[in-house]
Amino acid sequence: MTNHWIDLKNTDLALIIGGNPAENHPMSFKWLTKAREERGARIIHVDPRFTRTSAKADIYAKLRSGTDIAFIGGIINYLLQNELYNKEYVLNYTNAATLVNPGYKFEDGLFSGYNAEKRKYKQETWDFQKDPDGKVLKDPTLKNPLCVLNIMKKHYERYDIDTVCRVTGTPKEVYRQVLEEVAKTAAKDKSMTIMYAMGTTQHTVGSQNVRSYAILQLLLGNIGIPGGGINAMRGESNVQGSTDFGLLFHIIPGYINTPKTTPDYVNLAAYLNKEVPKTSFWANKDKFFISYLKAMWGDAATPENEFAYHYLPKYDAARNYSHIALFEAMAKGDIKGLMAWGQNPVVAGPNANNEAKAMENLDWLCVVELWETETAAFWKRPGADPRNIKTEVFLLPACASYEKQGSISNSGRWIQWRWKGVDPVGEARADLDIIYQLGKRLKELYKDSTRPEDAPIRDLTWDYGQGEECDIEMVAREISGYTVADKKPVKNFTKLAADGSTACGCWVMSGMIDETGKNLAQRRDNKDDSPVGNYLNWAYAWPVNRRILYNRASADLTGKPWSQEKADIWWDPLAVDKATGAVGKWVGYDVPDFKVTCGPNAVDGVFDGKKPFIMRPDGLGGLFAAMNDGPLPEHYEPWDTPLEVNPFSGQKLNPVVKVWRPDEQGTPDKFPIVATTYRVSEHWQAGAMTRNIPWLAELFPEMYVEIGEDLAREKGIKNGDEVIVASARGEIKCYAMVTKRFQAFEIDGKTVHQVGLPWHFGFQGYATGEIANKLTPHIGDGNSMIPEYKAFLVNIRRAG
Ligand SMILES: Nc1nc2c(c(=O)[nH]1)N[C@H]1C(S)=C(S)[C@@H](COP(=O)(O)OP(=O)(O)OC[C@H]3O[C@@H](n4cnc5c(=O)[nH]c(N)nc54)[C@H](O)[C@@H]3O)O[C@H]1N2
Ligand SMILES: Nc1nc2c(c(=O)[nH]1)N[C@H]1C(S)=C(S)[C@@H](COP(=O)(O)OP(=O)(O)OC[C@H]3O[C@@H](n4cnc5c(=O)[nH]c(N)nc54)[C@H](O)[C@@H]3O)O[C@H]1N2
Ligand SMILES: [Mo]
Repeated sequence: MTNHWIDLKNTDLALIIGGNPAENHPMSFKWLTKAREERGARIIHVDPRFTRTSAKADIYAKLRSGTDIAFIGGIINYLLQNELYNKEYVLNYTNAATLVNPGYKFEDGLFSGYNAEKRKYKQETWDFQKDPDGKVLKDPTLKNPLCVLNIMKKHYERYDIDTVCRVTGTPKEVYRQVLEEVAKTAAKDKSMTIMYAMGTTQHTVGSQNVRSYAILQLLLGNIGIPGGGINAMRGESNVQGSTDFGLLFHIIPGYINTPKTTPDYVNLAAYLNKEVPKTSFWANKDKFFISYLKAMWGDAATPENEFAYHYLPKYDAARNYSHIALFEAMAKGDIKGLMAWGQNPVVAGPNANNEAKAMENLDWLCVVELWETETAAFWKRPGADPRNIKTEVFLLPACASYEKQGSISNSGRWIQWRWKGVDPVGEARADLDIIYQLGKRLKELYKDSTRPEDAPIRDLTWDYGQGEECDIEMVAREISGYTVADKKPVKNFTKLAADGSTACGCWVMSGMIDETGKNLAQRRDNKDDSPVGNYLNWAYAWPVNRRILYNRASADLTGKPWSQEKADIWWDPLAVDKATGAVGKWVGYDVPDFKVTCGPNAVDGVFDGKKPFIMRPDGLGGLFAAMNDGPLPEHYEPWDTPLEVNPFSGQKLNPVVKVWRPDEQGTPDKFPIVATTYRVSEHWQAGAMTRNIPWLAELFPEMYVEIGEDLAREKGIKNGDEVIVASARGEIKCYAMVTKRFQAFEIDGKTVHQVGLPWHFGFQGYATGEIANKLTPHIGDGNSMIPEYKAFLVNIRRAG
């Protein structure tokens, strides 16, 4: 989230798209309800299915799964054509006026630089024009056809109401209401929040879906202000924390790129040259990176050995190490061992039949869990013959959250400490202790090794107390950072250095332990006198306790709030900065996302007082910004699509997605029905956490497919009938639940039905049912590789 949960109370309009927060993020509704009661806020819900969120919305706009870019592209077009965007904000705070390379082109669904064989773009023509000093060129009059705003105008011209609704299936009169409501929030005293989750991301165009929201919010001037922003409602309770800590393969902690095997990463100097920009706050990345290396390898990281840069694993950029790629590698027999640590891919992974089958190639599998999940039991799953599966399976019992302490980070980036409630049962241990012991044993094995490849383990700092259990406070101090000489905590990441004198495990979290050693994540002071509700003394938010990102943009060019209604920080020319004695300071209800003493008319180092987006090279919000699949979001159809042609262009599928299994594509002749998967309140994820709890199992005991009344009638299916749902990947048997929540779409002149399946069921636990993911494809987004769980094709027939 750029903003945070409580901040939802400050909104005038919530555009909820690709999420069902009333059921999956219920606390958000507490604050939306407040916004509604106290300021008359409105709610729009955009979803293929009428959910409990829709029931609470002022406008429910249905759309066919996989068409969000068309939906948002139409809003962008409406704002641009009718000049309804926030002009002052757009002209000054975004790259609208910047001139694009004359070589840039967009033709029939393809941007310039496409290589069809590699399914990849060369992005050089998506660059900006620059003067000889390297500064980008602009046309503040917005007349030049190559300026970003005009390129966007042209690009989205095709997204007229008729074409959009022909693709999305949204009724036109409803869509017009959406356009009007959204446009109202371009006013200086209004804000709209966009709340999204997996209905947005789990698509071959998932990342560009999010980009389209960012563009919309920048056009409306809704980024950086209370009640605004782009708010990813995150999933697992600590999924925010795990990405902050570098869970993904392409980043190390703090969103810093992992080195690659290519020549431009050959040594530390090359890495820094490639990764550290000269402008923007990222100019400090060398300090974060080297402090991270010091935290990892301590005294063994020296200037002479490039701070142990070569101990970091480097990844082959031609390959991919995300979920789908790993299971494809298992299927080929390239991966021999798997640690499934608090995850259950046999139920949660796409194309689940194939993923379970791929696991049969493993020599060993280690599952660290609360339960014996479907993954732990994959060798005895229905249809498998244990005699032919040679995988050795270990199941290590783990503590549940109540049985251990530690921090978890919520979607609003608040790092909150939780204390142990009860002692663990049986042999269960905290995950931290399990990995601590594993690390200790590995270090013991390698302690006398002189092989260079063992040095990263031999030299790893792993001193977290003397006991069996890992001293978690010591881990927290290492994460937050300290000066190497005296081990004293650093104030925050602004005190980190690139010369090896500081160590810091994760720069974004730096400052969580303050200079006196106090753990700020443990703060529980719920007093807040400000109108916005930032609660600065409750827990710790990254970065440096800031609650609204890019809050410099909540003030105008002169440093005054755009409106008192939406004030977060502002420039006070008379305030004195205690630390430096300087007169003039950013003050307000939040921690300024700016150098506090750099005024609106000043330039100070990488800061320019009129440019709020300090993490961007030009300090401006990126309306036009390169991603793998283009600098502007464009509508492409899902891998399985009911359409013969894409009404927007000759490109049906996102041109950069990797096709793993070309013969497993669903086509409308065999599979005419669009399907999606979703969650229910009563179950959690792959279901181990809820199908093993008797009362929850009883509340929601069976697997079903939700079908609209029209389709049920057409197929002769009644509520409660047993049916077979089939896709190009597999078939499952379950019950039919006939509801009014799915209604047919009129798409490009034909009727298209959509159905939905919960994905919580499996063959273990009290409540069992078939795995929805047997139906989903092994294909992912062009940037993130997140699987396309939300839009695929099926057919349905009565069982027997
Ligand atoms: N009770 C409960 N709460 C949970 C979870 C749980 O399992 N149970 N899981 C947690 C986790 S890990 C996560 S990631 C979040 C997920 O939170 P959500 O994203 O809210 O979860 P889903 O129910 O999977 O999907 C949300 C909605 O997306 C809609 N949708 C499908 N396709 C599209 C599309 O193409 N466009 C749009 N606009 N909408 C579409 C679906 O109809 C569905 O209503 O929930 C978290 N909260
Ligand atoms: N079709 C379809 N598939 C989906 C999705 C979808 O929307 N549709 N959503 C996707 C999403 S967003 C997600 S996040 C994934 C989730 O996929 P998974 O992460 O595989 O699913 P979970 O059931 O959340 O698995 C977490 C496991 O951790 C265990 N656990 C709980 N607490 C602890 C602990 O403290 N320590 C350890 N070691 N284990 C613990 C639980 O018992 C549980 O089995 O599924 C994805 N799969
Ligand atoms: Mo998730």
